[in-house]
Amino acid sequence: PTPTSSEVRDLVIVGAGLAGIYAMYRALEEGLGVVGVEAGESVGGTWYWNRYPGARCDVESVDYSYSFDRELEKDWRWTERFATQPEILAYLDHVADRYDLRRHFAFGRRVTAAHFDERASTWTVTLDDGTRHRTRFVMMATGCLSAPIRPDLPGIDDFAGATLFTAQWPTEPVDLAGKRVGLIGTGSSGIQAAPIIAEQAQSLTVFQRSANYTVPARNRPLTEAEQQEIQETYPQRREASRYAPAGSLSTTHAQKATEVSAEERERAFEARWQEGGVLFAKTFPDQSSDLVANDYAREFAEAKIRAIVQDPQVADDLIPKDHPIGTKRIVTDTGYYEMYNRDNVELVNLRRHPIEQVTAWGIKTDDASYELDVLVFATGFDALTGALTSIDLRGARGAVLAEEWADGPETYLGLGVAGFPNLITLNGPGSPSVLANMSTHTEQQVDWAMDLIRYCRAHGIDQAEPRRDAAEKWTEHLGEVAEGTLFVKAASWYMGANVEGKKRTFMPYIGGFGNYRRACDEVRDTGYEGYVLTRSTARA
Ligand code: NA7
Repeated sequence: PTPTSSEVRDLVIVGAGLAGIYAMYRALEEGLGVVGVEAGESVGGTWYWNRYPGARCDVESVDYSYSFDRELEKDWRWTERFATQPEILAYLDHVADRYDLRRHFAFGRRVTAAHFDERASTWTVTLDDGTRHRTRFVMMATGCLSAPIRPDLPGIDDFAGATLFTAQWPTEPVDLAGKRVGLIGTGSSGIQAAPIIAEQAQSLTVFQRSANYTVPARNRPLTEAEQQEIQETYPQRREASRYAPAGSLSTTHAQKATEVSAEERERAFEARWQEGGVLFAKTFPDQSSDLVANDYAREFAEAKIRAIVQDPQVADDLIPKDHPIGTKRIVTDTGYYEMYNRDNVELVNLRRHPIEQVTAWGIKTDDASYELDVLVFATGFDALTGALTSIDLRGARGAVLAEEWADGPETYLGLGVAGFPNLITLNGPGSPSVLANMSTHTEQQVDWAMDLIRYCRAHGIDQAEPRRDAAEKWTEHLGEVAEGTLFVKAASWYMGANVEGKKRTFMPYIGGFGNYRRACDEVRDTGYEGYVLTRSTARA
């Protein structure tokens, strides 16, 4: 192990995904002494790890990209409406190279611990190879869906075939031809991967515990005319996105679903269904707050499922029974329901017939045996908090993050945690990250964090820590806003419900990205109201 460096840096950035890349760009622009650490062998984060077939973003490509440099925007052409994982990864590679960011990151290294020294006002960040960095600030760009879950199925280690995780898909091509594939997990990852696996493999057996709502993505190549229009209107598009509720452009029907005629509702839903994409979940403004309105959307989607899937039992199994539509992130797919009409695809409803055992040859449910060559797990993530609480994070006055958050995460603006001076969490709990366009959100948060660091440096402040009452108030507010929606009715990863023993509490801020930005701006503009800012001179 390398001995502790005596040098105190300004900033350590953990993660080189969408957020870490931009944070590094901004840190260098600010002239900070900065180093980055990334577990992957290269940049990309989510788009580095999730290489499974069919991996694609559900935010339009032209919006799911950085806006900080008009020249970057002009130089990059997205080929499709929704970008594939390889294209997004190529983009992030391009950005890292274009601004020469790579050399500031240590790749293939994980941060295992970060401890704050109150007297020296510095963090010591420890890597898995023993390297230590002392730094004034730490920015956790560790991702919100980056701690994959390995399900605790009896016999899982006995399986003799190949085991694949969508969230850790091999970098070399996987040949599924002639293979009998079992897929566990029907969230976004499983639903995106399944139709492609079904085309490649001899057979696909989908083991479904909970059904999810999915709408057609209707992905397509962007035409030359569209490319041109995007370029011409980019600045306005970006400006409007900066305060938009979801961080990218969206509209809803002018009236509530409960205020219009049945015909008008049908027309509106049909238009959104044909348009494709997640905005089906926002067809009407009351859809995620009024159960009656939600039922209209749900019934429309369910009729579509019954119309597409030929086997009525399979169709029924594919209809979620446990949550209002859109209250778990609605999935966008390409040919998912149609796939169940193929002869080589079978759906196993684990609610009726649970898995008893994974064996050397496959899976045994309580009523049948499935022989498999390959098992694919698309079983989700310890969302929002998992990447943070798995690190030994110790702040001031003995605060341990995993303990502080045992009863649910408490943050101030999703950016700071009481007890953890100079720690900045990006795209984590308490922010609208997972409900917004991640790139707009990332830029907003990183810019805000850089303003804070600049302010501290300019004013000789060496500790910036959210006040506990401010964090409590923000977290309470978060809960109140969520209570006004139907989202709290779903056992979703937003609620922490997919991880056993995790406190059930709605973790993201659902008050809209624009409102979130305003709240953050206000805190900055009042000289960081809600923070305790400590000057060295005051302590001396
Ligand atoms: P998700 O949406 O959390 O989906 C995980 C799926 O895995 C879900 O269907 C789970 O069923 C299933 N699962 C998890 N554990 C098990 C076990 N033990 N047995 C059977 N099935 C299991 O993760 P994704 O990666 O698909 O998507 C995450 C987000 O990434 C997505 O929302 C987009 O924003 C991008 P369950 O629902 O728990 O019954």
